[in-house]
Amino acid sequence: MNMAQTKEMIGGIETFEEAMALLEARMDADTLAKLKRIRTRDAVITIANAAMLCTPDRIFINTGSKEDGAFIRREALATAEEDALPMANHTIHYELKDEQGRITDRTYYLAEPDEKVSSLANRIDRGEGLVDVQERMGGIMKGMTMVVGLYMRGPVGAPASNPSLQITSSLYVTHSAEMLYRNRFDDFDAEVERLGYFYTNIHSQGLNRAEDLPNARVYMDRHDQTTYSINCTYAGNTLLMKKGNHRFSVDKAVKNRGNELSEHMFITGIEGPGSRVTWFAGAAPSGCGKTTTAMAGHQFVGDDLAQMWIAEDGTVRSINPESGIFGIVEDVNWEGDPALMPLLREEGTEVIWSNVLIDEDGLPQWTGNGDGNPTKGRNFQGEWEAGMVDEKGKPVPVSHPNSRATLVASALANYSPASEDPKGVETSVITYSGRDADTMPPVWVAKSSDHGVAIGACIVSAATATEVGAKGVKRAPWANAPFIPGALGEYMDAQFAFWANERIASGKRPLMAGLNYFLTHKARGGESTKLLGEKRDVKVWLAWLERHFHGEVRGIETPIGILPKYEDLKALFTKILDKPYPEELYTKQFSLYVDNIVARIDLQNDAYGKEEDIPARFFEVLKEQKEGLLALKESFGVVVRPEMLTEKTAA
Ligand code: SPV
Ligand code: MN
Repeated sequence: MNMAQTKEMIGGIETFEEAMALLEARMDADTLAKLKRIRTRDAVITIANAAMLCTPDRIFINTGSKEDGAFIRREALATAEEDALPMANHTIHYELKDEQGRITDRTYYLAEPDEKVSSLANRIDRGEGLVDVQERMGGIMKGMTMVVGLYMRGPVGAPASNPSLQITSSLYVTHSAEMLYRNRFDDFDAEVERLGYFYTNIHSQGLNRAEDLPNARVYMDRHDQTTYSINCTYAGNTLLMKKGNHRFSVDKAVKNRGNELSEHMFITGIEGPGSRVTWFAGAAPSGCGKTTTAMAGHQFVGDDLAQMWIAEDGTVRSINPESGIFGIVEDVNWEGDPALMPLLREEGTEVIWSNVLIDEDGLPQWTGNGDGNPTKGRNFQGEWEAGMVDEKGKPVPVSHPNSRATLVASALANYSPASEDPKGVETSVITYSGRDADTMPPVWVAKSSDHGVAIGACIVSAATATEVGAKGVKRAPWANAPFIPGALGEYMDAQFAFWANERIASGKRPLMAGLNYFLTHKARGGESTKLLGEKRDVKVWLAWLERHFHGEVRGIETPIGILPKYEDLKALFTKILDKPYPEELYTKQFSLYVDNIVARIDLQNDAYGKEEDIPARFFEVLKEQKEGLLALKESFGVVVRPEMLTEKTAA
């Protein structure tokens, strides 16, 4: 097998002429006419190889037209991958009970022997892996339609957009792609020409039987920028324009070091005084409120992925490679998510639900929706009724914690048309957040870009539902670690290089900040494990950062960074949420619990100490912070209240 161009070898077809001959024999006249509009020869050869290997009964080319869209939606129902719900344009799709998230244990990089692969990821010898693809995918689409689509991950014309070819036998995956990505059949060739590459994704759910799940695989070939996905249906495993291609974009950013980044971040605009809009991009691990934060903004661009670059004018620009949201619905309710709920509960928006409970009235129900108590229905594990327990005697929840709703971003009331601007949005604030019950304050600003890089490196989270089998508390570097294909040290180096790049104009240099909405009463001397404050308080933290970027508020300088002053937050609580903000709550939220923070620094120091080639600068930043904290402890004790520092410094 030719190792350079393997995706074009999996079916043994090497030339464009052979490819056309095969496809002409297998396509009806309409499909062939569509195929002939594709001028990217490599794409045609890849399509022919997929057809040769997978042997579908039919090939359908999805040009993104209205008719093609209608066909896809019809077929998704006809194949029973989705069922229609009483509400117009709402459907439900179920994964197998044991495929409710990313199958990280069955996900591999195809790697050459001398190739470095992330210490967190699985690898398989590339040659062996490709043979396995041929074995597992041989004839896998028998009886099915192979659907081909040409997409853009990002606005046409943007420097950081990626062309992507998707080939799948799943109508659900295709339907999801239509909502989450930009079908740009007519622009694809010119974009491939402009950018010089395209990503490829080849998927089949096979027979989608529980007994085949152990044989499910996700393979990523970085050499060929191709993913193969076999015997699975969950979008994180199959719609590989999402996390599969994100990984290739992370590779691309690390290679183009200092000039671009590819992050697991939302993008949202916050309106400040005088109708100005300040753009934020923020990282958070799966299931840590990234969608909620994105929705808290006034101008929504994206809730999952961001691709950034430094423009000629010295601004940092961001685009969303996606055009829709695949959002977790657990705990989404009218109180916390007033912008999202009408789209989920009122007619007018197309929604693909996955793995929620459909009650006896055909209404989707999920844990924490605040809408009532369903007694019966079908959910991720089959028929469900209230009080049901599993084999281990554990209550079966109404919905799986990784249940999701897929919808187009433009349906959101706060959708920003800037989403389609190939120049991206000028990004001024970068946030990093995780799930941290007892250590870091709700918001703090890095003293410098190097300290900002360290905030990203030190994100922690509780393990969440999007990864099958994950448990406990874990480090979540930049919330991007599961998608960093290469060495963590290289990725970190690329972060330092980007954020310290002198091409970023002064005054345009983004503020970098930490966010944490998960501090509990218990961690601050109380009894309950309830959160200090409310979910919606995030709006205040974001507003404070917005004012800080524009130099309108100052803060209290500490070794970990700059903390807000009570008066500034109090004023914002009144203005934005019209609620009081007791000083006592402020003190709980913003006191430095020195031992906790030092323990966290030690944990990161030890863990990164075991990684290869971590830039020395990172350890210096940690050391500086630790020494500063220990000095504070000497003067003030283990709990350093903000007022102890106010008189000393004002940043
Ligand atoms: C995530 O888990 O971060 C997601 C969903 O956005 S998945 O498609 O599984 O990646
Ligand atoms: Mn994600």
